Amino acid sequence: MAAIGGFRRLCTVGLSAVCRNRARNALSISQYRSFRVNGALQQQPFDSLAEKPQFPGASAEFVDHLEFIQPNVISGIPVYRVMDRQGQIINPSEDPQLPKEMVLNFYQKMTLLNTMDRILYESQRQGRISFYMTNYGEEGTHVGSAAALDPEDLVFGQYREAGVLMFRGFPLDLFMAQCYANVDDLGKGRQMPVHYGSKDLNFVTISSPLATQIPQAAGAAYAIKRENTNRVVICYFGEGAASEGDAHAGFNFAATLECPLIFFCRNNGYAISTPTDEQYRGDGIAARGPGYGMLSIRVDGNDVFAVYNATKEARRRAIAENQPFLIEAMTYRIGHHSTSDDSSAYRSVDEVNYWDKQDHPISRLRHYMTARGWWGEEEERAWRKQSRKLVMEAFERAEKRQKPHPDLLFSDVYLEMPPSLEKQKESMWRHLQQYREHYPLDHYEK
Ligand SMILES: Cc1ncc(C[n+]2csc(CCOP(=O)(O)OP(=O)(O)O)c2C)c(N)n1
Ligand SMILES: [Mg+2]
Repeated sequence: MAAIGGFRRLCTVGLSAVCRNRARNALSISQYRSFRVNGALQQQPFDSLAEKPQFPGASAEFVDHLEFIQPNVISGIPVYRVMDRQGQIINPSEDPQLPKEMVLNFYQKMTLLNTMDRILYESQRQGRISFYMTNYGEEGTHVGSAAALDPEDLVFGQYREAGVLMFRGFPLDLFMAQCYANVDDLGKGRQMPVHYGSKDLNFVTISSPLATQIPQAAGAAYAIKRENTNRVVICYFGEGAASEGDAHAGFNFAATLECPLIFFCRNNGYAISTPTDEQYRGDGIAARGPGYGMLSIRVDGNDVFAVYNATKEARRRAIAENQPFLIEAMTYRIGHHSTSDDSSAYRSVDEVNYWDKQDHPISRLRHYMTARGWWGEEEERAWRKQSRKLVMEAFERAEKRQKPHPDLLFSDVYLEMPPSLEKQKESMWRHLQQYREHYPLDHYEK
């Protein structure tokens, strides 16, 4: 080490001049470096072209001309797909050849989610629930990725991944209980609608502040790696959330700590009203992966098999090699951002119609099933009727259930309630008694 250190000092500190002897050979440049040893000037030949950078922060070569790296060095990242828009397999070697029952289950989950969205969206419009966010058009990203995971894998979601939870077996009654904030809600009615969570299904409860799940997922994946349990963490986020500082923190932690983690970005074209061309200047989110030293891929999110293949392979390698993967699933948010948004203010009906009618994950999968004789008009009609009935029944049950006891607003934060919270609780009850006529307390659990 000392010898190397001494040599480096020689090269960098002790130099007085570097002369290029172009006359000797125009192609191979001979150079001399001068330095003093005990006061005496000495010269040593060296070849600058053979020098290698020694900086600890990069693996690189020296260059002798000034050139900025073009941002389009990483651009035009291709979109991996298995099926074309008519549901035909493009390259048979990429066909996951899933059994009929599995494919039918994909289709049924995607359409059930769609039906649940429709009914809960309407129920918000009728004032029955306070808020809702639909998943229209992104069903392929949910089901394709969820199917490629093991039930023990830990999921961190954003808020538009209800299909992942549905695929894992979260019952309609619990989706409804959360949105209605009734006594059956696992979150005890404390969260806004769509902030689901399930410990049993390894699905971490959704938080509203964007991107907070990204560094949390990195931490969880690091813990899982230390446990050595062959599990992976998957972290979903929108392309908008990828502009948060937390995204950078999470990506970098996961890469440097070599965590078994799949970063799954749903690039659906918008962050509320901001289109992607106003969100970033690079080639989407996949282009950022190499900057963090992460293996990355862009997939057609409306192709459920492409999403499945990419997630399955990322999962396998993330565990085998202990490293994070970045999947950017290209899709389109067909619905409004939420029930608080009216997207006609910032995008055209024609744009939405294109995705709804010509490039939809559900119709693509249906084409695939129809071509194999697995699904026809009759099955479709029967399933639509049955799935609507399932959702309506769960919805009616949820609406009739009581609300959680108001005291639950104050529990589960401290082991023993501090006096400040005790005071707030008393004040709440005084208020509820005083303005009794405005509070339907008989709807609440006693
Ligand atoms: C820290 C933070 N900033 C802003 C918001 C408000 N907000 C909620 S969703 C959203 C857009 C997110 O877009 P994207 O990540 O692309 O997800 P998408 O809604 O498209 O699924 C914004 C700005 C928030 N919840 N948290
Ligand atoms: Mg988005």
